[in-house]
Amino acid sequence: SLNKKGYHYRNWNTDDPTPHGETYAQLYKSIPFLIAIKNNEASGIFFDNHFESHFDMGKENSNYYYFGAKDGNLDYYFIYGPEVSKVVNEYTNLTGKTPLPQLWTLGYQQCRWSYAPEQRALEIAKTFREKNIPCDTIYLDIDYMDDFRVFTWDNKKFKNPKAFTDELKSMGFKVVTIIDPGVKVDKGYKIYDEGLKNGYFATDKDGMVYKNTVWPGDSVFPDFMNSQVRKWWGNNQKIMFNLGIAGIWNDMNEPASFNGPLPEDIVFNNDGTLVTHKEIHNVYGHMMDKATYEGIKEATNKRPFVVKRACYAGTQKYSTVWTGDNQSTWEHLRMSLPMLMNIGLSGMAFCGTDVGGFGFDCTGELLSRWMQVGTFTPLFRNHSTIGSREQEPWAFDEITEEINKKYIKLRYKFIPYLYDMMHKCEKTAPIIRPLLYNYQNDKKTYEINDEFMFGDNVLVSPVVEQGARQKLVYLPKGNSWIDYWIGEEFEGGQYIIKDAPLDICPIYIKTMSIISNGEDVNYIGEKDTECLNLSIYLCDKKGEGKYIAYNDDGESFDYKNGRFNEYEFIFDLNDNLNIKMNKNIGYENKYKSIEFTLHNFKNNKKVLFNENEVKLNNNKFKVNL
Ligand code: MIG
Repeated sequence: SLNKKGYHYRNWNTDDPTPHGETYAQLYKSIPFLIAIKNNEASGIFFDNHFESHFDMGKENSNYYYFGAKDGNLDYYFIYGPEVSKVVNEYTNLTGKTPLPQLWTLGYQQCRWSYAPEQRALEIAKTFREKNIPCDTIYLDIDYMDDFRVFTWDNKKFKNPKAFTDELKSMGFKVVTIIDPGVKVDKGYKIYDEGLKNGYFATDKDGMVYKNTVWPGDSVFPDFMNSQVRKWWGNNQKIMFNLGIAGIWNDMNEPASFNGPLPEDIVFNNDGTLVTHKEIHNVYGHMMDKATYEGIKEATNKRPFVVKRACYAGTQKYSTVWTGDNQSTWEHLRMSLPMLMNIGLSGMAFCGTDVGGFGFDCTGELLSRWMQVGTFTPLFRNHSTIGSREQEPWAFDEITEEINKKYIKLRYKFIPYLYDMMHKCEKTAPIIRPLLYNYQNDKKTYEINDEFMFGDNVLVSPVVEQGARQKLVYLPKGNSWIDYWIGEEFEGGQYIIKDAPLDICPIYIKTMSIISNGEDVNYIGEKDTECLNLSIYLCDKKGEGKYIAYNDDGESFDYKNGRFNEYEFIFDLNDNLNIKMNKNIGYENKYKSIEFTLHNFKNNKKVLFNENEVKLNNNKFKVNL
């Protein structure tokens, strides 16, 4: 939950496959960062210590909180707000921002353990196109590998990986492959031999290479503390990218092991300083992610897409996190919301959960409700475990398929807005936020676990109860809100009961704001977008607003050198609606026109665009640029 008062947490990255509940004191990620609000003033403490650390928020004694670690330095940062948003911004100034991702990574992603052999993956991809359900990405889980040897392919299941990724590419799909840190002990296997020869694997205290069991059987663990090892691991990414792979999914990097946990005294070489597992456990995954990110960046010169499970403070620099193995239960859908909001407050803007739930069997109703949440999480990936009930959008009945399709399409409609927010958050903020992040003056928002903000302008209040067809929605105080589905305006600072049949997820747009809309496409990049399509949400009274629409090539780092366009809109509603635009053009693919759609526009006021009156047609108008 958002409010941690009375709880005690242990920071030790842990892969525990039993279904997590509120009794879990440790998870896959360890981020020793606490935000407190007292008398409406927020402050934060970041305890930069990656030994096992503990945060006790008044469990021992309600008169105090404490934090501490098993070893290491008492290095901590006290960050004063008084706004929560400022605390988060300062925390990410210290630990790093979430970089702008490639545009396609914001599309819908389909995963399962496992889409293998290749015919199965192709069949899934074709079904998306036949059914006209948008999808950008297909994942390959561990079964594409040759007996779980990392950086290899099982050529019986995938005869020609390059031809396979090419075929998917021609249909508009990207392929992302999983990888684990554990390297199979196997003389003659290139990765093992190279690592062994160069001393790239962690050892026991006597200097013997340490072995444990993971998927490949007896395995050894790359020493990601060593920059040579990171370089080597990074270079190996080329093996995958030369075969047309577009992103990497780093799993099991807590590190997880089947034959008991790694002992505390396993030795790693931090570029000349020997360190133990006890010290580096919580950054093992982080360093693997760094190696992966840097390797992909070098191999492709594009913004790397790395999805990962274990994290420490700052892992957001290497981009995307998912919450690990959840279950297809309503409880886990409910819990995913405060988990995502907490991840957001921890500076990780590009996050998501396994939509539909990983373990156990999903139902059509649960998948429909989970998709409605997934539509508004930056990483939108449906994933399920081996042997569980199939969970693709069409795997249940026609009604479920229709609802899934409706929401996946809705997601694509919101992608330009999401991309604008991701661009903004590269400098400042998370995407998924608790309401208190934007509405700190409204105390009623502090304990809301079942609603969230999707960027600055969208409030999502999903249904997370089986059978529920109505939702109690709290609209924060500070502005009014427009019901996305019926267009009606509601004052902030009130609870309302929203009818929410299975195909309705309650969504509210902040008045005096803009949403940038995407086209109806099967995948990102299918059509050239020449017209910027903006919805302006107005209010009954007077008001003003501002929005920046952003675009660039959607994949390279050139935007860092000015190759991007920004269209800034400043508008106010008074006797007239007055919209002004400023452009900052640095990217050759400019928009040729802008279409505005006015929502909640009343009283036949005049509309001025850059001082000139425009004619409305059905509350729309278009300007050529
Ligand atoms: O021991 O690769 O969290 O997403 O499907 C399980 C198989 C290993 C755990 C990941 C999950 C993935 C699974 N992996």
